[in-house]
Amino acid sequence: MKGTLVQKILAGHIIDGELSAGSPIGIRIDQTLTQDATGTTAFLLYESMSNGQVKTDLSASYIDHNTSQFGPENHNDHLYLQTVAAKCGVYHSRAGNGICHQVHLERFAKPGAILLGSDSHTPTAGGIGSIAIGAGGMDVAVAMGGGAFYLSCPKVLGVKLTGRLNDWIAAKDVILKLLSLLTTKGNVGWAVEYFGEGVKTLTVPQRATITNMGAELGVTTSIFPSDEQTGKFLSAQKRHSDYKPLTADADAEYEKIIEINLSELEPLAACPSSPDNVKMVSELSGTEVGQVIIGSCTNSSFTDLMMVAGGLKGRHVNNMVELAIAPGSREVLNMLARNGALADMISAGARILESACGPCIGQGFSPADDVVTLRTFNRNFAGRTGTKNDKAYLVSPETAVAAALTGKITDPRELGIEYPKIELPEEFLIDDSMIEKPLPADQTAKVEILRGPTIVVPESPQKLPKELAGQVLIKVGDKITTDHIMPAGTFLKFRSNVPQYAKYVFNCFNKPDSVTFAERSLELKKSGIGGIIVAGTSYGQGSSREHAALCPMYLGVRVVLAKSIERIHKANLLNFCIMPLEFADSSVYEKVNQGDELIIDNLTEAINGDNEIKISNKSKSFEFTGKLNLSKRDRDILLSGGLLSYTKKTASGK
Ligand code: MIC
Ligand code: SF4
Repeated sequence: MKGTLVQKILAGHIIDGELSAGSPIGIRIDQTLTQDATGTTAFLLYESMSNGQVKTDLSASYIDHNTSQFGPENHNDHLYLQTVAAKCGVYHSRAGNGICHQVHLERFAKPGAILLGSDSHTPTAGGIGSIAIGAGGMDVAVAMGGGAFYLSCPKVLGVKLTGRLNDWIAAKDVILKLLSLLTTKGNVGWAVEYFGEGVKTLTVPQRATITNMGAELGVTTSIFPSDEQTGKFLSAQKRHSDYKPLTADADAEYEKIIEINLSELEPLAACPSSPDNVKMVSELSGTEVGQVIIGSCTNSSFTDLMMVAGGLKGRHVNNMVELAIAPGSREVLNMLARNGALADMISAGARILESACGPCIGQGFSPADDVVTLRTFNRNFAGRTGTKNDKAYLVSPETAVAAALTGKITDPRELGIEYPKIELPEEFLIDDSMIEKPLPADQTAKVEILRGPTIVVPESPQKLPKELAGQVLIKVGDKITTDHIMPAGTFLKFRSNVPQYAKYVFNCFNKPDSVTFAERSLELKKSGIGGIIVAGTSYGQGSSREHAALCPMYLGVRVVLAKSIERIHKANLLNFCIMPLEFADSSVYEKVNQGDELIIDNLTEAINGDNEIKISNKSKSFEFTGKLNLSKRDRDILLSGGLLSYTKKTASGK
């Protein structure tokens, strides 16, 4: 990875370890980002470690996920986050100001900076040349306190872009193409770096669509160089002083190179129910569509929505299609309102939603049974729309408009209308009045942090026992996402109340009128037996939500034993003292079942020892080996009882 952009930026930030692919490194974090669904826990954890000002160059807290406000929970969270931000020196972007990634890209992200965010789509800022990494809230809390962020130094995959996108082909098609090649599993430990002649044909918002959805590959981050396009975007945001050109060295050595010719791309769609289930739109054409939603942090920029407005202008949505549009930020919405594009959308029959995550995280707009929904989002995991057995397709705004007008999946090139080509504006409409600036340090003492009754401080993890007698609580298959583990949608409002939210762990596997996973787990916990989750490959795909570790921890889960575990989720398990084990021989997965009693003797020695751990299946009388692929620091975290105890211990020098 010599001379890659990733390496150059990491080299300027490394404070522990060596820059060699696969080795553990600690890096200095310049900026952090939190959002309300992960932020409440992150700030509660931050408060338990520090009561002072954040030590980053900039930390920003966004309200964008939980804005439906059914019941007092959401607003209680907003007020807590607003006041804790004021207390701790954090920028606070209020509800209605937009989706964290879109707003951060517009107002704060910088080329060459390292951003850590408690949301898996934080790599959106890679579109401007930041190294931007998604992590659990606890890791972000540590970074806000000035602590290093630890990760495995990534291998760098170079994606060489050549050619130029044709009309009606979008940045979304670039990342869908890459997802079709690399899939959503097996990419842990990689970073994706874009280079080549094609790069300069893409604007920052287009680049951001691509790096945003790099999260679906499961890679650590994705990045574009910072060049004239970056300078143009920053000038239009009146932030030209943040611009600096950055590229890989001419002799950069990539671990692997994939070439994509932009001129040869076709409109693509990710079919139900995985972002890597990619087909050509032309293969799907004619499929009836009942709902189209345009928005999310992937595709809700000003240029995307101007193209949408251009396609809709003077036309009307098909009468069997419900069309909803959620602009990514207040800046975007305001500009559309002032230049008349919003009126074109409204006249065409679009339902306009506020600038927030909304339907992307199951906050309304669930499709009817059996109705095909086309979304410009980044995830279509089963049930994420809020409808069981949903049929959600991920497409570009271009393909979305075509379906909204025709009522069928349609190759937008077949629409027979002129492509509304949109240039990046020379100036965006800047209005930061919904972003509250940090107070000067001498004024923070008078701030009272508001803590509504629905905000419950999460329980701390218990240390692991010396010997673990456990029972398999559930056995699940491959590609289990954090949405399967910890559903969002209508349950999202319980994020700041772990005992309440934990009732819905693995809710999608609960059968009506039978004992739930949570009930089973709490029973086992009472008897002092450790809960074990057994899973296939790529366990914990998707979001950064640490509740997928925190709530199982609350229910007494002590071990996850899987064929493989995704990066962010593995870190979250460690942070909450759940042992992340992988099968040394993946065929043993077949022989372990729900209800089996598993014993690990000498657990402390095993964690301190090498990578292999002997596990005995008492119910089936056989022994097998689990792998504990962890660094020395990770092991210390486990032995300390999780990251919070570890951080307190290391800070006090004990
Ligand atoms: C998502 O897109 O799944 C989310 C909701 O933004 C999550 C964060 C969360 O669960 O709060 C993510 O991507 O990390
Ligand atoms: Fe919000 Fe959806 Fe983006 Fe997650 S993926 S941050 S829910 S818009």
